[in-house]
Amino acid sequence: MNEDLETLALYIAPGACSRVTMVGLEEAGLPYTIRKLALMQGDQRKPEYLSLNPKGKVPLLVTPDGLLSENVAILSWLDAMSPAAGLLPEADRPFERARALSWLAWSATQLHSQLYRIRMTARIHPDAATHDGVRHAALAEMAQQLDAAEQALADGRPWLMGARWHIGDAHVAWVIDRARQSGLSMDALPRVTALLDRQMQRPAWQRAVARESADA
Ligand SMILES: N[C@@H](CCC(=O)N[C@@H](CS)C(=O)NCC(=O)O)C(=O)O
Repeated sequence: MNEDLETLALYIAPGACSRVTMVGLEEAGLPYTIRKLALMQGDQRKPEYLSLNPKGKVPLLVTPDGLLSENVAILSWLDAMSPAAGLLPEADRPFERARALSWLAWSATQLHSQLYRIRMTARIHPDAATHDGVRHAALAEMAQQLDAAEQALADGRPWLMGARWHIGDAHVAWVIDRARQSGLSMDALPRVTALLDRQMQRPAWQRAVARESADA
């Protein structure tokens, strides 16, 4: 842990992708406070939050150097602050590190954007008659994409990179947890299901979930 780091503040919403940022902070053992937004009540669109993050999204991390949004950026920064935590492979293994970032970026862009279509369908098209079709197509695309993760977990590999966990595993776990709550069939994804179970066993994940519901 980087002893020079002041306590960080993280804007989150329970159940949102800020869960992955919290897991990163917990894995790194960095002290942080959380500030909760109620997304369904529109806290993210209020002027006071937009003045901090004009994107109107969580997570947003308050660091000693300034504000940082976007999970991939925040998690890369946390890894740089706490390299021993193993959020990403070591800097002296640049190709392994890039491959781990590739999984993380894939989950944060490709998978998350399908999840958005599945869960926030009314924002994709105002006509409710289109919603089932949009959701169905996004679920099919998500299942097809997740086959890449299913293949990466062949031969008993516990994590996407093999024997070692990295923060991309947590992001994929968060996406599939939300997607299966919204109708994604896990029948053809037994190894991905096992990855989610494994991720949920990690104490850092459990602490993050507990803090989402406990902290003010
Ligand atoms: N690309 C961003 C995505 C952030 C994002 O979409 N956050 C969602 C929660 S999972 C959000 O704040 N949604 C509020 C809204 O869309 O109004 C990241 O990876 O950090």
